[in-house]
Amino acid sequence: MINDRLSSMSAPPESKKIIALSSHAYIGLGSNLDNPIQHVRAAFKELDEIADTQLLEQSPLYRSAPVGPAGQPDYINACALLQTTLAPLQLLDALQAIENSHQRVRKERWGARTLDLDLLLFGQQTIDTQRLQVPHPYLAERNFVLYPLVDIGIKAHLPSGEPIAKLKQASNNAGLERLEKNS
Ligand code: A4P
Ligand code: MG
Repeated sequence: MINDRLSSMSAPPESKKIIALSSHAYIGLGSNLDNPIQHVRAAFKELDEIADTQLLEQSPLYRSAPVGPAGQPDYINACALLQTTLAPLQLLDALQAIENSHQRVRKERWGARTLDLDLLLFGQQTIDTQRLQVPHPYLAERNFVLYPLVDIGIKAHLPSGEPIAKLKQASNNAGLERLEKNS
């Protein structure tokens, strides 16, 4: 009787199996307020705590000159590589929840902030909606993104096939200073 029940609970046919597909996502981290190094270090840990998501790599930290409104402090920037089974918008929700937990206040575009988490690349997907653009629109023109991204993703490339390492080669390190790993 018990054996009968067990056999009727056997594994579903191949076509009904749920296969959790995971994606690699590169995240850009930035902070220039209230002890930026601490915000970025804490954010690495919080990225690893996102549901259905694992932190695979974290880059060294960089100090960078601010792009945007004048008079704001230098930034600390870094990149992270995540493996996730979340959809891109679910991941964006999780990134924004982490930003909010760092008392992020949105006053002006490109203004000073305690923590900014940008979704740089999501697998080989191209996304162009009002709420989310991937690859991140300014990825190719920002050395504070390209340098840490290549540190952890030497083989990363855009959906077009363009290697990120090539974009880095075409940039320069003006205003950028690499800090010691884990500093
Ligand atoms: N959004 C669209 N696509 C994305 C994406 N791929 N990742 C939307 C994250 N968000 C994305 O973002 C505004 C809206 O963009 C979000 O609601 C989301 O739906 P925000 O973080 O509220 O505002 P923001 O960061 O001021 O605007 P933006 O245009 O995302 O700026 P960036 O590109 O993040 O640049 N200088 C240095 N040295 N280092 C920096 O890290 N960062 C910035 C901000 C400016 N200057 C900097 C740095
Ligand atoms: Mg942003």
